[in-house]
Amino acid sequence: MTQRKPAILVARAIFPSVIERLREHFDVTSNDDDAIWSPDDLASRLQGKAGILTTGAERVGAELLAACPDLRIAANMAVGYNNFDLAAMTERGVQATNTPDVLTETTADFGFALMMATARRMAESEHYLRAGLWKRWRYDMFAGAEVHGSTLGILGMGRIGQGIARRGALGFGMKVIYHNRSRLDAATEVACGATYVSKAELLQQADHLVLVLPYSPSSHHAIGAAELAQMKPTATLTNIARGGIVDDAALAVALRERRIAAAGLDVFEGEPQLNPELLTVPNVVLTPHIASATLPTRQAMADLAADNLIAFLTTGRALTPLNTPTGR
Ligand code: 8YV
Repeated sequence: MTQRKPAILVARAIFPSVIERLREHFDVTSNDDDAIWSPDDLASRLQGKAGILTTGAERVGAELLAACPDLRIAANMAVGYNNFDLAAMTERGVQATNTPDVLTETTADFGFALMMATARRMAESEHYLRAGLWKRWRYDMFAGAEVHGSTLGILGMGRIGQGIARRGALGFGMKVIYHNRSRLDAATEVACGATYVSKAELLQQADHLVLVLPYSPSSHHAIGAAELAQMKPTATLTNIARGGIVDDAALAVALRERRIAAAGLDVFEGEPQLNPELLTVPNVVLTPHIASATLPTRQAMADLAADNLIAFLTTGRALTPLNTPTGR
């Protein structure tokens, strides 16, 4: 007698090849139209499913878990997992996984690129050119901030932060300072050329501040009006971490009043909506949460999320677990 395959739900459209691979192991309900389901919709589609492949957008919290007692694993196709209530998942015996490592270098590339685009005013000057305003050269036209040799500040020094530090220190001769919940060991500090400082020192000394910390209630508005006020008026701020870490309304005011020089933002409070003020200030580079978006990296993220589902539901052991479920 053939055993019935476990049923799983893939919450958003992903690579068809990954869906095919999942079908070898599971009875798969996919979302090929890439519809955005309400929490109620998600709960009803998840009935009888043992696993779900989520992106960073679907909330897996106490309510969903209570409504979906058959769920055993949620595999996030993202390294960030602030859409998961890990404590509730652990208590309910549900495995949580994410996709670390496979996106580190790609995301660090993007963070560095966004910082450079911000410092060198690439978006603002491109808009000027597209608008037909470029009539002649001028000595100070779109003069930006120096990148090489300047001070790079990094808030949140996990794998991606370290990748950005290496790029700055080794590639651009930058002085790299960082602040993190816990200090790195000495060998890692040397390897990424970074010096630990307090948050206040980081804010005050950085020419370019890049945010790479995870979102949690304790990092909500880690950069607000008070922190922006401590930064140099010539400094730039780049956020590739999560919306909500920056108080976007306070940032829009600081940019308009030139209390800092410019910002580069890939993530926003309430995205894909964004604070309308940010669309009206010129000194900001805006991108739609694409820091990990290269096809090879997105493929690797989808593969790892799928492999977590396969490994956990066939052997009981996930590849990149976030918790040790106790509740079953
Ligand atoms: C994801 C991200 O693309 O990995 C993360 O934490 O922010 C991005 O790489 C996004 O969360 C959608 O899953």
